[in-house]
Amino acid sequence: MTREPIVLITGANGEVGHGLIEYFSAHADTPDLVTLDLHPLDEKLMPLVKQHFTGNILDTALLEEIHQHYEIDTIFHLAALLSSAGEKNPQLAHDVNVNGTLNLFEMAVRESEGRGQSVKLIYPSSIAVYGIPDLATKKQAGAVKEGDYLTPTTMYGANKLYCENLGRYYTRYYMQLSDTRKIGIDFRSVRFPGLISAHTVPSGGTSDYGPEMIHAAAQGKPYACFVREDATLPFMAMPDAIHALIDLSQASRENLSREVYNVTSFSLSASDFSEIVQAEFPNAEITFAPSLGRQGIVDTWASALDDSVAQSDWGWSPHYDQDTTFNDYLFPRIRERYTENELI
Ligand code: AKB
Repeated sequence: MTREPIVLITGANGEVGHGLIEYFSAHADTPDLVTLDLHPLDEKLMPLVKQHFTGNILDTALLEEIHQHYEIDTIFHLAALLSSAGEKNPQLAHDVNVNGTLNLFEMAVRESEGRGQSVKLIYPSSIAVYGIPDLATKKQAGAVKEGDYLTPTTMYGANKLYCENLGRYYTRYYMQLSDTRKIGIDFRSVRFPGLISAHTVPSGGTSDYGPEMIHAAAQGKPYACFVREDATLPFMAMPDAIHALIDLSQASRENLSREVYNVTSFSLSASDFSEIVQAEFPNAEITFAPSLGRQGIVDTWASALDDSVAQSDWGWSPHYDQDTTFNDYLFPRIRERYTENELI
C-alpha cells in the first residue's frame, strides 16, 4: 500500500486548529490535511481536509490506524485540556496532555523509522509554564526569558513544561545508549501568550477573559471579568499564532538553537482591555468579579515575554501589534461576525 504524505492536526476543532486548516487550504503546494479531534470537524471545514478522525489521542489503536494509512510528514499537536479545565480534573488533564502527547511522540518515532527521516512535531506550549512566586516579583520581572521561573502552579502548566522537555529528549537524546539509535523527532514549540480570535470564543483557559470580554461586548451582553483590573498578561491575535506555528515549522533546523521559543505581541491589564473594548462598544457593560482561583493562576503567569531568541533564530515578528490587533483584526471581524449572525 502506498501511503500518501499528509500533515496531521490533532485537536483540529479548536480555535488554533480552525486557523491552521484555513491557512493550509488558502496556500497552494501544501500537503493534504488529516485531522483528529474528540468531536466531528466543523462542517464548513470538512471539504478542506482529506480525512477527519473523530477520536481520542489516548486511543493508540486509532493512532496506529492513521500511521498505517498515511505518511505523516508533520504533526501539529494541538489537542490539550487548558489551564482552568485542567484544574477541575487534573488527572484527566495529565492523561490527555502528557500520555496523549507521549502516544504521538511514539507514533512519530515509528513513522520516522519507516521514512528514514525525522518527523516534525509542532507543539503549542504556553505562558502557563511560568510560575512567578508573587506579584511584586511579577512586576519587577518584566519580560521573562525562556529559562526563567519554570515552576508552574497548574496541572496544565506542569504538563506543558514536561512535554517541552520530552520533545527535547526525543529530538536530541532519544535512546542515547543504543548502538542502533533510532531516528527521532524534530520537535519545535512556541510558548503562546493568551490568544484572541475574532471567530471563536475559547473555553477552559485562564486567559479567556480577554476574548470573552470583547465577544460579549460585540453581542451586547454584560460581562463580569473573572480577574482584577490590574491583572496583566501578554496577548496575541490568532492570525499571528498561526503564522508563528507555520514559520517555526518551516524554519531551517540548523538555525534553531533551541526547541522551545517564547512568542508574543503586546501586554495589557484587564482594565486597559476593558477601556479599549468600551471605547469601541460604548454600551458594553463590563464589571470585575475576580475569582480567587483563576486570579491566583494569572498572578503567577508572566506579564510579558521576551521573544528575542525567536526573532533572531527564525525571524519571528508578529504582524499585529496592540493597535492593529483591535482596530484592524478584532473589531471589524467581530462586528461582521455578529451582524452576519443577526441576519441569519
Ligand atoms: C489558558 O489560559 O490555559 C491558555 C494558555 C495561556 O495556554 N489560553
